[in-house]
Amino acid sequence: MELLKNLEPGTGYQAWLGYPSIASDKSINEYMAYNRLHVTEDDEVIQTAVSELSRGLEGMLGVPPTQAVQVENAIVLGTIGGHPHVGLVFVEHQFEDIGPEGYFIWHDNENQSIVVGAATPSGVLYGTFHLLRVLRMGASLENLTLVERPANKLRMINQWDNMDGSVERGYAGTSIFYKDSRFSEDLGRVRDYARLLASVSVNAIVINNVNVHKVESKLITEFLPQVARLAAIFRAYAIKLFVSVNFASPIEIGGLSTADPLDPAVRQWWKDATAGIYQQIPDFGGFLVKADSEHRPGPFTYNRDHADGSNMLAEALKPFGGIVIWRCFVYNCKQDWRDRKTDRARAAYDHFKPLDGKFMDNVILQIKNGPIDFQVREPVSPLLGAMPSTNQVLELQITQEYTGQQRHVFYLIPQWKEILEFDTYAKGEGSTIKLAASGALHGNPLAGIAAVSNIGDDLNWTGHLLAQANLYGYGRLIWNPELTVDEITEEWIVLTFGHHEKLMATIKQILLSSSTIYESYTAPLGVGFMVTPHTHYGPDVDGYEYAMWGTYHYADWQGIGVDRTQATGTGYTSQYLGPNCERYESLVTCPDDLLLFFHHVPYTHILHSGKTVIQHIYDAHFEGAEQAAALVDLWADLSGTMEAGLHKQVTERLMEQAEHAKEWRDRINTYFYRKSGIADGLHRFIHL
Ligand code: GCV
Repeated sequence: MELLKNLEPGTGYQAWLGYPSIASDKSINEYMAYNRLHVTEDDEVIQTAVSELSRGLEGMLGVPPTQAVQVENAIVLGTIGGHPHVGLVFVEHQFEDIGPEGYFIWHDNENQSIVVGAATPSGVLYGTFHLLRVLRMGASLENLTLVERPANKLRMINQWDNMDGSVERGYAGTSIFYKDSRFSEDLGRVRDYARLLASVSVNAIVINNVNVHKVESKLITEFLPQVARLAAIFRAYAIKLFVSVNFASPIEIGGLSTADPLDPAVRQWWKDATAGIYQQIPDFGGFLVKADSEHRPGPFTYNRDHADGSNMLAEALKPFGGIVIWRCFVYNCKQDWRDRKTDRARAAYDHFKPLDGKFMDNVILQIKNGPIDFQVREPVSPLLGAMPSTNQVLELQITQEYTGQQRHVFYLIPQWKEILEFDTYAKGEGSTIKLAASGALHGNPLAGIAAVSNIGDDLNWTGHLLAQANLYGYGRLIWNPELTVDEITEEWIVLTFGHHEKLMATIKQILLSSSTIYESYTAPLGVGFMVTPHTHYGPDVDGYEYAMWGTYHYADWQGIGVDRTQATGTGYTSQYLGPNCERYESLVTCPDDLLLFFHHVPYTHILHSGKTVIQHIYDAHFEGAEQAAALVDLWADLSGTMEAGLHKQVTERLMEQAEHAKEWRDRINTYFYRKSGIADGLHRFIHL
């Protein structure tokens, strides 16, 4: 058995990038034959690859690699244009088009060498991390041929970090970037984060929260030197830096009386500010913007639309090759929905769809995966794929805001796979979200996936050790959405804990069952929320924070659910195309797990499962709480298979989850028993 040997044993700090010594003599002998590096380029990113490879080889083999003078018996790293041997191999072997960020890894039988080649240094870095994964997985190098290129051009992480050190919706300590309205001095932590991100191919980062307060508005002016320092750290890992900006900056920090996007003085202010950024950060990525949403300023104040707003920024960035990422999470949180026609779920599509084709080519719209807000279960946003002439990126949330806040285990990869495979029918059958996200569906030049990070300054990065799997899996999936859930899961388990049969089976079981378990004891059948207002943690059936107009789920003594049909409801189903529209509109075909998202039904409505809605609620909550308790036992059985510290961390979280799941069960079951007056068919005890 191979134990994880962290620099700080038992903390999880090295995450999936620990390089413990290899236990198998066979593998050691095989890998030792290549323990020399042949590199001819001194590019910064290639040097990052070299130091990572050296660190990995030394850790795994116990001896650092030497510098090779010849390519024989060595690992050869380089770009096609910069390393003559790599160029030769590429031409001779005609590896299929690897694009700017792809790579090939090839075992050269004749020279007994491994060649890692790419068109650019970033490709070399990704190839190097891949080679290290191969070694960590214990695979043989003989006849190795790997050719990879990313499916998504933009592979982004959004930090929701504030300069006071807090992280909005952060569940793993405070920010690694800021403290007390200053930049953190511990840049080592930032560098280690860049390393984690690059290892799974992330190539862009937004370093501050989309809710930009006055102090963070100054990131693009007063704090530029510090931002430039961060940009330099990320640059060495081939990651471009972006900043979230405040739409009202011309007023907040520019001394103007308006932020109207059509006002010449405002436009000039943004141009000057942008030019100032590029003076200090020549490869600056661009801006991320949240506007007209949850009290943030935006173009609506000036009767302008979101094309006006984003194009103004795009114009300022254009001469420098920068881009604007404009969020479609635009809705009026104060809207009065008592008419049962007004519907938050409709908002993004209603606001943006009519603007298709009106955005500059360096604007990308960032669209959350669902129409509401990262709920445990939501349908896929109908806006994704629906604007052929506009660049789009899909926004996911790795941080577990509504999915247990990294105190409960919730493995997100299966949910993301489902989203990526969803067929929008935007261009007929096969118009999947993964094609919309990559830009392939409509041929959009700028496209990709972004996600809200789940890390903080906790030593294990993510609070719950098992939540590291979500960050890892995110990166693997955005590089290659064709990877299966099993492949990603098994990889993460081996890289984090080493090879061990029982450990593999148990952790896999825990991860793969986790989302179903969590969903069972929280809000039922896709209805969403039911969480404590503002914190979004813990049960509160009527707790939706914008519920000044009554409960959003319309539960009364007869039934529950939001009628979003065209026939009798908000008409939201009309935003879907082809079979999706009919499937959700009809009670007969609407899937059970989204029933209450789309329909208002009596508690006695019979689901496809054969159960009534009310009995489903009781059963799911009793079973979910039991299953959460069973996770504690499953994990207990792994004691001795890993560092004690790692085992303890997870034990504590799982115990907390089991207790909390009981509270969820009781609060939800009690609520619905009282509302409906219908008793549990199995006569289980419901706390009153
Ligand atoms: C960053 C939800 C969250 C907010 C978040 C917002 C957003 O409303 O609760 O914390 O703000 O989404 O995505 O902008």
